[in-house]
Amino acid sequence: MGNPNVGKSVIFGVLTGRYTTVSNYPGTTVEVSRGNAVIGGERHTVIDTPGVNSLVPMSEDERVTRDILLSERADRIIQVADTKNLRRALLISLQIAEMRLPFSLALNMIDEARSRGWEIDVARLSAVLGIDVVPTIATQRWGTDNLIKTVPTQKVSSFSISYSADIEDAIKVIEGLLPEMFISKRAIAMMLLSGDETLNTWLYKNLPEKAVRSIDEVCYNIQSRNTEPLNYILNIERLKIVDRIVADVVTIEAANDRRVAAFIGKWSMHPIAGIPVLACILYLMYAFVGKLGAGVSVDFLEEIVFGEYLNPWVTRVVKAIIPIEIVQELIVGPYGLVTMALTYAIAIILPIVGYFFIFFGLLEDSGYLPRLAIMVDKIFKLIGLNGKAVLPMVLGLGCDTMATMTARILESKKERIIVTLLLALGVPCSAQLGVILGMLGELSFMATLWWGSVVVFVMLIVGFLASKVVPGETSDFLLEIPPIRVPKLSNILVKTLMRVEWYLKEAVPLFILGTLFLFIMDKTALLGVVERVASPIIISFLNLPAEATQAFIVGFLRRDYGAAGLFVLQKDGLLSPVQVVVSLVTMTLFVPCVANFFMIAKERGIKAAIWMSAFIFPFAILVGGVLNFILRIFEVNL
Ligand SMILES: Nc1nc2c(ncn2[C@@H]2O[C@H](COP(=O)(O)OP(=O)(O)OP(=O)(O)O)[C@@H](O)[C@H]2O)c(=O)[nH]1
Ligand SMILES: [Mg+2]
Repeated sequence: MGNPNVGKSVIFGVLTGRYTTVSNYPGTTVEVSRGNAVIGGERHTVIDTPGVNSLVPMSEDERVTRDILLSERADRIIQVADTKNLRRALLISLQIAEMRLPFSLALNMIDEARSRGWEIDVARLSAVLGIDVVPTIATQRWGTDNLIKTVPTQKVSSFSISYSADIEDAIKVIEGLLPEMFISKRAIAMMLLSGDETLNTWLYKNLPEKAVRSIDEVCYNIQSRNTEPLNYILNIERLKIVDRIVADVVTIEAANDRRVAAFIGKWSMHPIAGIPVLACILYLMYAFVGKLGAGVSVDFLEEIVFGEYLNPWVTRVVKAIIPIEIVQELIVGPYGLVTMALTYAIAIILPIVGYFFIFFGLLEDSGYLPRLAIMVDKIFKLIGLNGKAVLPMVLGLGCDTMATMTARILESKKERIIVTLLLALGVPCSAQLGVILGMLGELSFMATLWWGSVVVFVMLIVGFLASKVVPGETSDFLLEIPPIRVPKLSNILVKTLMRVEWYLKEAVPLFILGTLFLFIMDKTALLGVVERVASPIIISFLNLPAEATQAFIVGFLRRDYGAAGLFVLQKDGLLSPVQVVVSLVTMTLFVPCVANFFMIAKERGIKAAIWMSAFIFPFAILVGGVLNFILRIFEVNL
């Protein structure tokens, strides 16, 4: 365990040989990962936890970590520290010491601390804390063997802080009311004094009601005698001690060999100077994913590999060995599993997501994303969020389902709801975005601008209204800014492969399901009925060809599948530029995909998932229709 973005997942990988996502921004890990490792001849289960800044949790992901300490007997803890942020790390070390749990401390990223001229007296730090302290560079596996060696002989830190007399008295009273636990009663008492409400359910489960009430009383009494929140007072005490330790063990010599990276880093955060940086990145993404991925690679795979070789060949084989016509059509017909489902999934979407994942991995590992968060903080404030919400929103460009889970790093419920809604509404996932960029690439730049501005505008309006309607408050904006780093190619490679594998597992079955659905509808003539029923909307209101209905039907399963349907229509010359933009805006805003729906239900509750979808579906069509009206009335040339 340790602070966010300090290298915990890298060390987890070294210990277990299992890869969990590693990126250069805080909040990469929001769920625990487990793996096995043999340490000192003994088999251990290793748990990678979300980063915490305190063991009195502020956000859901922090709570996950605290709850592990509370409910699972952790025999050993490796605390991973970012050495150049030793102060923040020690704040947690002191809390682990208070819990009386055995641990050792990895002074990770020592390379970066040294390049900033930091010298750490490791032996002294180890003596002060009374535990093993090991310098490491996890990404190079430097020092990790030494770290692992400390695990079998870990000690409980002898370090202890005494607080003011009235706080100590309150701690004693509460300790007397608590049952035996894996972690010290003193630590729990201090969490309770800090006003940690997330402990309430635990309290009621483990204590008689009378005891809970007495504890409440003690907390209330001591808080009423202090003007500042007790959590703050306790932390100030801890920080005083931490500062003393840091002054004692760290010497800083002037050194700076990272001036260029630091300069770019600063620049990209500025609310105005950051705009050209962002524009550059967006352009690069457009060129890489839209042109190279959705253009060149898809053309090659779809037209040549599948179009000229694979599909004709499979068709011949199927026709030769299967005499039944309906089965032939099921495989290679217009709604065939090979000619439609696999062609869409492998020839259109796969190259796009592949390119996107590579680009996105580079972006994640460079350390740009937290800077983007700072840059747009002010705009996000307008919609009831702060810059921290940029992380899940940008991750939504990879996959809305995963991003919905990352909303856990946000501190208030209100923020989590707004982000979840906006993700479901308007953030296109990688596959969809790639198809969209590919389609817009065929039109003028104005078309891209229209599409982008309408989607962003709609999200701002909905976000703004939601921030007024959804009760609750927004939280303060605190985010660590990691240094700009040159991404490690091996990490990008592993991460991309992992994501592609995940895509294939998740998307292909749904593509097959959707195609099967269309096939059956087509054979039972239901498709024609649906097209007729939907025609007032599709044909009259949105002014699209009847064939677009199919794209929207499969769009219910996955929006990228829907977009791929539009892509094919455009290629067949069935969509005018205005129709492309209208259909793309509608599809971007269209219902969340099935997987995302279930994730919303899991994270925010089934009611929220239904409400959100019920709002989004008609709303998307409304926006599409209005846009169609505007573009036509003003005869906009795209
Ligand atoms: N220079 C340097 N970079 C490192 C070191 N260890 C990890 N990193 C980088 O630091 C970043 C964060 O690593 P992760 O393992 O994802 O960090 P984490 O602690 O799991 O982060 P969260 O899950 O977000 O809390 C990645 O970009 C790593 O490549 C190190 O020793 N030196
Ligand atoms: Mg992690």
